Amino acid sequence: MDDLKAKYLSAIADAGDESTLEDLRLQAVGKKGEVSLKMRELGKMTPEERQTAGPALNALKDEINSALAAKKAALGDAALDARLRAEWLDVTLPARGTARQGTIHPVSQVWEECTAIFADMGFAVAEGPQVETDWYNFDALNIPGHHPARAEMDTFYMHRAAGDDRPPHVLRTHTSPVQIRSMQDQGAPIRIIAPGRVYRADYDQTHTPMFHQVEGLALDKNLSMANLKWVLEEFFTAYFGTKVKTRFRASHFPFTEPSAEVDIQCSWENGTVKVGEGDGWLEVLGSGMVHPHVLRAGGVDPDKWQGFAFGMGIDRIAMLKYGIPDLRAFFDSDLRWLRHYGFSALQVPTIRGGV
Ligand code: 2U9
Repeated sequence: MDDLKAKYLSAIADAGDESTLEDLRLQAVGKKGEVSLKMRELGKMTPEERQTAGPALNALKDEINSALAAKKAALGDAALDARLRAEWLDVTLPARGTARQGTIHPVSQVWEECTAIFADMGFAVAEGPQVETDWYNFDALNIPGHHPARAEMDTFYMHRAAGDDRPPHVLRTHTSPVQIRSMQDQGAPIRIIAPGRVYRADYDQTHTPMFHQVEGLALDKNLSMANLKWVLEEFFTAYFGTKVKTRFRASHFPFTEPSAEVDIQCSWENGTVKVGEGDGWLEVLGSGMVHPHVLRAGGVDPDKWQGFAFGMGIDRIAMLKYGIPDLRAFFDSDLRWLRHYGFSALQVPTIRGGV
């Protein structure tokens, strides 16, 4: 038995892989293994002989099995170490230069700047559907059926199959329907801005079929044009980062009465616009006191509540602030343009940070 032990323990120690180990296991303690055959001879021995041979054989079998298990584990660890050495990755290597940094589109940047500035004046952001019924887009805004804005030359109508008797649906031409829906949902008082995509059947250097607007609505017991003027001057001063004077010019919109177009003071030096100085004026938005019919459409009693509204083009004030010449380029997805006029995602507009 000592010879068997020495033979197998040294063979196991020298085994180079698991299949050799498996062969050794079968040769030693498998059904026809040398140790197993010895176990069978126990039956022919005298009780005295069996008393010593039995435990000795069991001890030998256990010793061989534990040597096999230990060697198997050792081979497994060695294999793993070999893989770890061969397949390691240096995570401290600098990233490959190929993945370029993206940029935030000027419209997204200005959208966030507007949101931050109006939030600082207590305006919440309201959103709504881009496909609207013609009631929400026109009638609720006191825009009558024959009004030119409703013509197909200005408005995109969704196609309706014959027999489809749902009301006409349009791509909204302004975000005003959002404000109607907000009035219906929460009533007055209310203070919201509605930024979003709007669509008009137009295309030239200063008009694109889709563009972005931010409208504002504030209703309370006795808001006046003075409050509107203050809110707008505060906005433009924060937005342009300098004191901006405004000029209100009487105007007319179906949804506001009185109405005013608002200019901001600017100067033209060699073709570029500088805001907040000079004796020039630039129209940037429309505004007015909300028309009673529109309040009623929103479910608000015009004898109890009044307030102002305004609307401006996000793309347009982006062009003004960041000196971007052509509106159409906003939508070309030209990487050279996006990289030139785009913003870093780290430039999050905050009032403290001076948008
Ligand atoms: C409700 C009531 C009144 C929003 C207003 C304007 C005047 C205006 C244009 C400016 C340039 C749209 O982006 S633009 O083409 N807008 O002139 N918008 S008052 O008045 C509202 C809105 C909602 C319930």
